[in-house]
Amino acid sequence: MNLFEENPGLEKIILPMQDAEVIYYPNFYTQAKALVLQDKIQQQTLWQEDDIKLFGKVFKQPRLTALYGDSNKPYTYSNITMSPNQWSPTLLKIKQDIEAISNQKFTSVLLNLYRDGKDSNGWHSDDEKELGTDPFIASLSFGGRRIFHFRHKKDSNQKFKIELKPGSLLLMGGKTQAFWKHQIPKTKRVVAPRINLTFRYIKD
Ligand SMILES: O=C(O)CCC(=O)C(=O)O
Repeated sequence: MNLFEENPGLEKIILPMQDAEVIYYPNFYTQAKALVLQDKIQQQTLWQEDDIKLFGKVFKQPRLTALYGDSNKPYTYSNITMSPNQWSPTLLKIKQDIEAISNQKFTSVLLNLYRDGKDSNGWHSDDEKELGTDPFIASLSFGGRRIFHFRHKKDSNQKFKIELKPGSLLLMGGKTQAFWKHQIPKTKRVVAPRINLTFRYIKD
């Protein structure tokens, strides 16, 4: 029995975006369950703080990250190559829950920890070559609420933003990565730490 069969009334919102297939489940996990999972993940994750190079200068990446997944699948983005840690039972169970609702398979999860409003994730698409054509990305959020922005790559008038609540799941499929960029901007609001998990399928 998967989560979706147990709870057929789970709220599902299809975002009205052109050239994209984006579905939002605001209550994929209950608030109580989300708190338990957030706590476990925060404690159990081997967080790393990588350097990034921008305009020839070296900066600390403005968030902590970690990669978990099938052991032979490294992942490279923004000139950072990450080797996966082995799936923990917690991450494996979450992966199975998301595979059941989305009907997709994942090999890997990239975790982000936004410690406060100064942490962020700049404009990008999840379109690295190891993800193949039209990758399917499942993004789960815990902790502080942050605003997720979309911007169409060809039509700058097309923008979309959504506040991602703890326990929520955002599914991005079809041409979403080909046509849209996304970001989590910095905020001056006081925000609690936020953990985000993006599940991906890395090809052999
Ligand atoms: O934190 C988020 O919601 C977005 C994460 C993201 O875009 C990424 O890891 O590529």
